[in-house]
Amino acid sequence: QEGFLFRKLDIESMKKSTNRSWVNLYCVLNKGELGFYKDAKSMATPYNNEPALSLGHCQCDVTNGYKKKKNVFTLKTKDGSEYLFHAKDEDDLKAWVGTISTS
Ligand code: I3P
Repeated sequence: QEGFLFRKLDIESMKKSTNRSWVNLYCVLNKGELGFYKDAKSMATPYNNEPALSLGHCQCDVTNGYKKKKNVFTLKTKDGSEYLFHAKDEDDLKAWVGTISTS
């Protein structure tokens, strides 16, 4: 599964993140890992050189407290970071959450 999602880093290593803007990233889920890229043509270099997230060590949650936008899910990493992801519609949200949950 791959496609664009808006992403906001909410909590970084258990502290409130200072860089809180939403960024539109090309997200690629492959072999249990979620990688982030600027677009589909730039898949040789991850966005910000970020390592892919190993989803086996992440918790995905759709029933989060975020109310400003619809179709947002969160991902908590094992090192205590938390990302918000904004999908374009409900189908897109369900597709991402479904594949992430089974990864
Ligand atoms: C952030 C940006 C985000 C906003 C965040 C701001 O500012 O406006 O859209 O999150 O609010 O800090 P900047 O672009 O200057 O980084 P929301 O869209 O969720 O409101 P926050 O600090 O309350 O998370």
